[in-house]
Amino acid sequence: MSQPVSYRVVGNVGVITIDNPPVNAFSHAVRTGLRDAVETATADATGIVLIACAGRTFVAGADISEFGKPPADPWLPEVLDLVEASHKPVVTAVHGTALGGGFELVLASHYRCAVAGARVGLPEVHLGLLPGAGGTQRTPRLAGVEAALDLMLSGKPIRAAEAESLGLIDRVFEDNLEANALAWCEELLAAGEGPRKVSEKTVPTVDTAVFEATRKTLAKRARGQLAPFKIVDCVEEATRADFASGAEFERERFRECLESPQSAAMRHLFFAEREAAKVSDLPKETPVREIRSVGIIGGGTMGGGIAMSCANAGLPVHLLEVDAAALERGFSIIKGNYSTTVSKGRLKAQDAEQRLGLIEGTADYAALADVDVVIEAVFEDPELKKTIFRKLDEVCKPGAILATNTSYQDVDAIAAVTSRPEDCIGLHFFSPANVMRLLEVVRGEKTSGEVLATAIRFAKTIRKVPAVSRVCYGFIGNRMVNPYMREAQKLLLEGAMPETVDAALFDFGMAMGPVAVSDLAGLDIGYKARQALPPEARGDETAFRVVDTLVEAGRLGQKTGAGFYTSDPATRAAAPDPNVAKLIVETSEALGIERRDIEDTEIVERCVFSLVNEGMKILEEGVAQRPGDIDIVYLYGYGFPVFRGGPMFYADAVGLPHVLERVREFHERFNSGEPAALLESLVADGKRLADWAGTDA
Ligand code: T1G
Ligand code: NAD
Repeated sequence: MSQPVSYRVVGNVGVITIDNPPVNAFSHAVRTGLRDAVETATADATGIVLIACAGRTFVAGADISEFGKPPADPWLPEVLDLVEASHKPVVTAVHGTALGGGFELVLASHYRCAVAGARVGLPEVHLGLLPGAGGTQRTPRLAGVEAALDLMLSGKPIRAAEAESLGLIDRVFEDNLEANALAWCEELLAAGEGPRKVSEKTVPTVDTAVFEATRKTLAKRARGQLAPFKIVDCVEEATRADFASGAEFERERFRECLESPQSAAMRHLFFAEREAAKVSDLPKETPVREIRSVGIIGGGTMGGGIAMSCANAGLPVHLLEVDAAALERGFSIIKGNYSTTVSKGRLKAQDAEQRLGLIEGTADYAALADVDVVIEAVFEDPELKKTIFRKLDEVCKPGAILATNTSYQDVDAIAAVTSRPEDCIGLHFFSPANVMRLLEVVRGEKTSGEVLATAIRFAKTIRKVPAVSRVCYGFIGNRMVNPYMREAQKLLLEGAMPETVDAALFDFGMAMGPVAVSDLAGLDIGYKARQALPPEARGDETAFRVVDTLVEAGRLGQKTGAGFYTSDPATRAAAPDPNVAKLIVETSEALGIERRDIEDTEIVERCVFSLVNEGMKILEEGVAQRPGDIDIVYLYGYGFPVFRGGPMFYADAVGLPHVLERVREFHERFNSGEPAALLESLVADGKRLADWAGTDA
């Protein structure tokens, strides 16, 4: 087996090459290989050492799959200290992305170069970790405290040119990285340049108030997370301690993060997101069709956002509406969204102009004759959607993909009205579609492998995170949210108030509580969806008695300024409404429900465990392939707290026996739903969900 680290001499330069596909992660073998190569290079006759990587990228960090396993020496900090301690100058040459431990290697070297377009970053915070190999101590020494905090707290990589302007990279070459890096090495040697240790630099002075100010911002932005605050502690320590003590402080904080359940949850999500794009019965070599143009039917809330997502990815869009007035309305939403983004400085005006220019309005189906994919986003009326699919079947070219953005409807029934159900699929975006990253890819009974593979590739092209669902009512996300919302409504009737239910789930980490979410989405959405169901499928309707009363009174939520809460039209701030509190108490009395004090723990468990229980049924039925897919749906579509890993991972973390015991209790006491068979069998077998091998096992 070839070694992941090789060494050769070029002229007077000792060249160390790391080659560990796919992303040169700092596995145990790479750490060992690098240590040995540095020892060789510093002992031979060469004058300078160059470290570079083969393949598509520089080291993209520690090997995340090794975390949680017994640690193996050498530890990365030791290897990087060896690099920095070299008596010969060490140069690193970056291409692709130097991330995490990979960028810490760059910081530990004495001279740093990169090819234009390369990016460097410290994304550890997205894994519930912090840069644990000197990054929190060396970055502020080179770039100052604010830039260092921004790099580590955003976790966003920056381009080589920006890194150069921050002093993190010394040279950026247009191309021919290796040749230019070797020439630069010879130049440094000729100039008699020696080692330059970042650890010997001091952190530029800064107003220490920045640390408290940052912690205050994080209290909102990273609510419930550990790692961001420990990053601030480490950078603050760098301003008052020498490198060795600061590095020791960092190692302690790193260990605390690594051993925390939060990091285990966020590492789970890292791999779950990549797994979610894979379909177990779809061969890797399945052909994928080119998507060069998009048609969208319906320019309302969703159609407009979907058009922006496509234009943002450089795809031309034909947006079809019933008439010019409706088109005007659609474009005013789109223009409004772009100008808001420009006003917040997140997009240049000319880029917004260019993207808007990619969206063409029409009321004529002929404009869709040549597009590669059409996404229907008209009213949630199955008959209207079928009418449109019949029309698309007539006008669209062979090979065009016909997709529906329906939230609940039967994708197979819609596809069946066409002569090409194999080219039909569900593409379920989330509102606002130009912001929300989740895309539920709903494969119909007849959807071909090629169309499914193309849809997943399309999701990545428009920078969405795909999760594949089979057809069922509400697919993965909305099907699970029904029992979650039902429990929230039942808790109101039993004694809680909207603000207490929402506060409990908010403190649990949800981006927003269930009652506030229903006000945001519009109380009529759920009302219409329930009304559209056959009576036998509606379940216990009393649970929704209060919300139905509000809808029938025209209180539809934020869009009417009042729902469960009254909302300030300017700030959208929601305030409890004593009239609603009165309605809730009267409805309890009318239903003969005796109100009681309800603990936050019960509120959280009834809502979250009902999600989990429905998730178990979805896995049993094969609607979702794996528990991680459900976690990705809830992370990117429903604001489930990232540091809890998603509802299914969370269930394993709290222990399935406890979940089962509570689900059983809630069903006996509140008719909250029978425990799922999968939950029962896993507990009976003493297994965790993570050990479950799926329906086709
Ligand atoms: N460890 C293990 N596997 C990794 C990996 C890593 N660091 N990065 C990627 N992979 C796998 C990934 O699972 C996938 O596998 C394949 O590589 C391609 O990845 C001490 C503690 C580099 C920008 O957080 O952001 O350093 O699915 O599909 O879209 O301070 O991968 O094919 O089987 O994502 O082109 C910090 C993580 C680690 C960067 C490429 N580093 N990686 O994106 O490909 S912690 C990170 C990425 C650390 C130190 C600390 C991206 C990428 P498979 P991909 P991509
Ligand atoms: P919307 O009412 O905001 O927009 C629907 C648009 O479709 C309107 O502009 C209307 O003029 C247009 N339309 C109606 N009939 C048409 C026809 N025959 N030809 C062309 N255009 C026509 O609705 P929305 O919220 O954007 O929802 C659209 C679809 O997306 C629905 O199926 C809904 O379930 C689904 N969806 C909605 C959300 C959400 O949060 N709003 C989220 C995901 C999916």
